[in-house]
Amino acid sequence: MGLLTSKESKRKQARVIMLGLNAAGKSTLLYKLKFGETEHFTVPTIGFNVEMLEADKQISLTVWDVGGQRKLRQFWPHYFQNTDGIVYVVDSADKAHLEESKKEFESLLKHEHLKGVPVVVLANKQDLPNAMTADEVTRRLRLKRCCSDRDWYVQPCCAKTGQGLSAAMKTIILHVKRKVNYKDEGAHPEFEEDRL
Ligand SMILES: Nc1nc2c(ncn2[C@@H]2O[C@H](COP(=O)(O)OP(=O)(O)O)[C@@H](O)[C@H]2O)c(=O)[nH]1
Ligand SMILES: [Mg+2]
Repeated sequence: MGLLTSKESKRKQARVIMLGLNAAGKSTLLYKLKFGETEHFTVPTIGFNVEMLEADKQISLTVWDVGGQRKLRQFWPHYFQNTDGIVYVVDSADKAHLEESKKEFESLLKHEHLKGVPVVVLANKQDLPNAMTADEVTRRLRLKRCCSDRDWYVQPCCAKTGQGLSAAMKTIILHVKRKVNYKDEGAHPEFEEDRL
Protein backbone atom coordinates (compact mmCIF):
# COMPACT_ATOMS: atom_id res chain seq x y z
CA MET A 1 0.00 0.00 0.00
CA GLY A 2 1.31 3.48 -0.76
CA LEU A 3 0.20 7.07 -0.77
CA LEU A 4 -2.25 8.06 -3.44
CA THR A 5 -0.85 10.32 -6.13
CA SER A 6 -2.85 13.52 -6.64
CA LYS A 7 -4.23 12.10 -9.89
CA GLU A 8 -5.46 8.95 -8.20
CA SER A 9 -6.97 10.84 -5.31
CA LYS A 10 -9.10 12.87 -7.74
CA ARG A 11 -10.78 9.75 -9.03
CA LYS A 12 -14.44 9.94 -8.10
CA GLN A 13 -16.08 7.14 -6.23
CA ALA A 14 -19.52 5.95 -7.08
CA ARG A 15 -21.73 3.60 -5.17
CA VAL A 16 -23.37 0.76 -7.03
CA ILE A 17 -25.75 -1.81 -5.56
CA MET A 18 -26.07 -5.23 -7.13
CA LEU A 19 -29.38 -6.91 -6.40
CA GLY A 20 -31.46 -9.80 -7.65
CA LEU A 21 -32.87 -13.07 -6.34
CA ASN A 22 -30.53 -15.56 -4.68
CA ALA A 23 -28.62 -17.71 -7.18
CA ALA A 24 -29.02 -15.17 -10.01
CA GLY A 25 -25.22 -15.02 -10.15
CA LYS A 26 -24.42 -11.73 -8.38
CA SER A 27 -21.40 -12.91 -6.38
CA THR A 28 -20.03 -14.84 -9.34
CA LEU A 29 -20.33 -11.66 -11.41
CA LEU A 30 -18.70 -9.48 -8.77
CA TYR A 31 -15.66 -11.71 -8.42
CA LYS A 32 -15.37 -12.31 -12.14
CA LEU A 33 -15.28 -8.54 -12.60
CA LYS A 34 -12.83 -8.05 -9.75
CA PHE A 35 -10.45 -10.98 -10.19
CA GLY A 36 -11.42 -12.56 -13.49
CA GLU A 37 -12.25 -15.81 -11.74
CA THR A 38 -15.32 -17.59 -10.44
CA GLU A 39 -14.16 -20.88 -8.92
CA HIS A 40 -14.53 -20.20 -5.22
CA PHE A 41 -17.86 -18.41 -5.40
CA THR A 42 -20.63 -20.91 -5.03
CA VAL A 43 -21.39 -20.14 -1.37
CA PRO A 44 -24.68 -18.27 -0.80
CA THR A 45 -24.10 -14.73 0.41
CA ILE A 46 -25.29 -14.09 3.96
CA GLY A 47 -25.23 -10.32 4.32
CA PHE A 48 -23.16 -8.73 1.59
CA ASN A 49 -19.91 -8.71 -0.35
CA VAL A 50 -18.34 -5.42 -1.30
CA GLU A 51 -15.55 -4.71 -3.76
CA MET A 52 -13.99 -1.63 -5.26
CA LEU A 53 -13.69 -1.81 -9.04
CA GLU A 54 -11.41 0.76 -10.64
CA ALA A 55 -13.50 1.48 -13.66
CA ASP A 56 -11.25 4.00 -15.42
CA LYS A 57 -9.05 7.00 -14.64
CA GLN A 58 -11.97 9.16 -13.59
CA ILE A 59 -14.11 6.88 -11.52
CA SER A 60 -14.07 3.82 -9.33
CA LEU A 61 -17.12 1.86 -8.35
CA THR A 62 -17.82 0.48 -4.90
CA VAL A 63 -20.07 -2.43 -5.69
CA TRP A 64 -22.30 -3.86 -2.95
CA ASP A 65 -23.49 -7.38 -3.68
CA VAL A 66 -26.36 -7.88 -1.28
CA GLY A 67 -27.73 -11.31 -0.35
CA GLY A 68 -30.91 -12.10 -2.29
CA GLN A 69 -32.51 -14.85 -0.24
CA ARG A 70 -36.12 -14.15 0.64
CA LYS A 71 -35.37 -13.46 4.32
CA LEU A 72 -32.52 -11.11 3.45
CA ARG A 73 -34.47 -8.96 0.98
CA GLN A 74 -36.04 -6.96 3.82
CA PHE A 75 -32.53 -5.57 4.44
CA TRP A 76 -32.02 -4.32 0.88
CA PRO A 77 -33.26 -0.77 1.68
CA HIS A 78 -30.43 -0.36 4.22
CA TYR A 79 -28.09 -0.20 1.24
CA PHE A 80 -30.10 2.24 -0.90
CA GLN A 81 -28.96 5.66 0.31
CA ASN A 82 -26.53 7.58 -1.93
CA THR A 83 -26.69 4.98 -4.66
CA ASP A 84 -25.40 6.07 -8.08
CA GLY A 85 -26.30 2.94 -9.98
CA ILE A 86 -28.32 -0.26 -9.68
CA VAL A 87 -27.23 -3.52 -11.25
CA TYR A 88 -30.14 -5.95 -11.23
CA VAL A 89 -29.16 -9.53 -11.98
CA VAL A 90 -31.60 -12.05 -13.46
CA ASP A 91 -31.08 -15.77 -14.00
CA SER A 92 -32.30 -15.82 -17.60
CA ALA A 93 -32.81 -19.59 -17.51
CA ASP A 94 -35.02 -19.55 -14.41
CA LYS A 95 -38.45 -18.73 -15.81
CA ALA A 96 -40.10 -20.16 -12.69
CA HIS A 97 -38.78 -17.32 -10.53
CA LEU A 98 -39.03 -14.48 -13.02
CA GLU A 99 -42.35 -13.20 -11.67
CA GLU A 100 -40.87 -13.11 -8.15
CA SER A 101 -37.84 -11.26 -9.49
CA LYS A 102 -40.08 -8.78 -11.30
CA LYS A 103 -42.00 -8.04 -8.10
CA GLU A 104 -38.81 -7.41 -6.11
CA PHE A 105 -37.48 -5.24 -8.92
CA GLU A 106 -40.65 -3.13 -9.14
CA SER A 107 -40.73 -2.61 -5.40
CA LEU A 108 -37.11 -1.49 -5.16
CA LEU A 109 -37.57 1.00 -8.01
CA LYS A 110 -40.34 2.66 -5.99
CA HIS A 111 -38.05 3.34 -3.02
CA GLU A 112 -37.50 7.05 -2.46
CA HIS A 113 -33.70 6.70 -2.24
CA LEU A 114 -33.59 5.06 -5.64
CA LYS A 115 -35.64 7.62 -7.56
CA GLY A 116 -34.01 8.36 -10.90
CA VAL A 117 -31.05 6.06 -10.19
CA PRO A 118 -29.96 4.35 -13.44
CA VAL A 119 -30.45 0.61 -13.80
CA VAL A 120 -28.48 -1.96 -15.74
CA VAL A 121 -30.24 -5.32 -15.85
CA LEU A 122 -27.89 -8.22 -16.41
CA ALA A 123 -29.63 -11.10 -18.18
CA ASN A 124 -27.17 -13.63 -16.78
CA LYS A 125 -26.59 -17.35 -17.52
CA GLN A 126 -26.86 -16.97 -21.28
CA ASP A 127 -24.82 -20.20 -21.57
CA LEU A 128 -27.74 -22.28 -20.30
CA PRO A 129 -30.20 -23.88 -22.70
CA ASN A 130 -33.52 -22.03 -22.91
CA ALA A 131 -32.06 -18.86 -21.44
CA MET A 132 -34.33 -15.92 -22.22
CA THR A 133 -32.85 -13.33 -24.54
CA ALA A 134 -32.30 -9.75 -23.38
CA ASP A 135 -35.41 -8.76 -25.36
CA GLU A 136 -37.50 -11.36 -23.58
CA VAL A 137 -36.23 -10.25 -20.17
CA THR A 138 -37.00 -6.65 -21.16
CA ARG A 139 -40.55 -7.60 -22.08
CA ARG A 140 -41.22 -9.87 -19.13
CA LEU A 141 -39.92 -7.39 -16.55
CA ARG A 142 -41.90 -4.65 -18.35
CA LEU A 143 -38.78 -2.52 -18.26
CA LYS A 144 -39.92 0.12 -20.72
CA ARG A 145 -42.78 0.97 -18.41
CA CYS A 146 -41.27 0.59 -14.97
CA CYS A 147 -37.96 2.32 -15.88
CA SER A 148 -39.48 5.20 -17.87
CA ASP A 149 -38.27 7.65 -15.18
CA ARG A 150 -34.55 6.77 -15.42
CA ASP A 151 -31.74 5.54 -17.67
CA TRP A 152 -31.87 1.78 -18.13
CA TYR A 153 -30.24 -0.91 -20.22
CA VAL A 154 -30.37 -4.70 -20.48
CA GLN A 155 -27.14 -6.59 -21.10
CA PRO A 156 -27.06 -10.33 -21.82
CA CYS A 157 -24.09 -12.00 -20.14
CA CYS A 158 -22.55 -15.11 -18.69
CA ALA A 159 -20.74 -14.66 -15.38
CA LYS A 160 -19.07 -18.04 -15.73
CA THR A 161 -17.27 -17.29 -18.97
CA GLY A 162 -17.20 -13.53 -18.67
CA GLN A 163 -19.08 -13.09 -21.93
CA GLY A 164 -20.85 -9.71 -22.04
CA LEU A 165 -19.16 -8.44 -18.88
CA SER A 166 -16.94 -5.82 -20.42
CA ALA A 167 -19.94 -4.43 -22.31
CA ALA A 168 -21.87 -4.53 -19.01
CA MET A 169 -19.12 -2.60 -17.21
CA LYS A 170 -18.99 0.02 -19.97
CA THR A 171 -22.73 0.59 -19.71
CA ILE A 172 -22.67 0.74 -15.92
CA ILE A 173 -19.82 3.26 -15.99
CA LEU A 174 -21.57 5.40 -18.61
CA HIS A 175 -24.81 5.61 -16.65
CA VAL A 176 -23.13 6.06 -13.28
CA LYS A 177 -20.91 8.87 -14.59
CA ARG A 178 -23.95 10.65 -15.95
CA LYS A 179 -25.60 10.39 -12.54
CA VAL A 180 -22.50 11.49 -10.60
CA ASN A 181 -21.88 14.45 -12.91
CA TYR A 182 -25.50 15.49 -12.64
CA LYS A 183 -25.17 15.42 -8.85
CA ASP A 184 -22.02 17.55 -9.14
CA GLU A 185 -23.69 20.29 -11.14
CA GLY A 186 -25.43 21.67 -8.07
CA ALA A 187 -22.45 21.24 -5.74
CA HIS A 188 -20.30 24.03 -4.34
CA PRO A 189 -16.51 23.83 -4.74
CA GLU A 190 -16.03 24.11 -0.97
CA PHE A 191 -17.96 20.88 -0.60
CA GLU A 192 -15.61 19.08 -2.95
CA GLU A 193 -15.00 16.34 -0.38
CA ASP A 194 -18.69 15.64 0.04
CA ARG A 195 -19.36 15.03 -3.59
CA LEU A 196 -16.76 12.35 -4.06
N1 LIG B 1 -24.35 -21.77 -15.98
C1 LIG B 1 -24.14 -20.65 -15.31
N2 LIG B 1 -24.12 -20.67 -13.97
C2 LIG B 1 -23.88 -19.52 -13.31
C3 LIG B 1 -23.63 -18.30 -13.99
N3 LIG B 1 -23.44 -17.33 -13.06
C4 LIG B 1 -23.54 -17.92 -11.85
N4 LIG B 1 -23.79 -19.25 -12.00
C5 LIG B 1 -23.99 -20.24 -10.93
O1 LIG B 1 -25.21 -19.92 -10.23
C6 LIG B 1 -25.07 -20.27 -8.85
C7 LIG B 1 -25.38 -19.06 -7.97
O2 LIG B 1 -24.40 -18.08 -8.17
P1 LIG B 1 -24.09 -16.95 -7.10
O3 LIG B 1 -23.06 -16.05 -7.68
O4 LIG B 1 -23.80 -17.55 -5.77
O5 LIG B 1 -25.52 -16.22 -7.05
P2 LIG B 1 -26.01 -15.05 -6.07
O6 LIG B 1 -26.85 -15.71 -5.03
O7 LIG B 1 -26.85 -14.16 -6.93
O8 LIG B 1 -24.82 -14.36 -5.50
C8 LIG B 1 -23.64 -20.80 -8.66
O9 LIG B 1 -23.67 -22.20 -8.71
C9 LIG B 1 -22.89 -20.23 -9.86
O10 LIG B 1 -21.80 -21.00 -10.25
C10 LIG B 1 -23.66 -18.31 -15.43
O11 LIG B 1 -23.48 -17.30 -16.11
N5 LIG B 1 -23.91 -19.51 -16.01
MG1 LIG C 1 -24.20 -14.18 -3.51
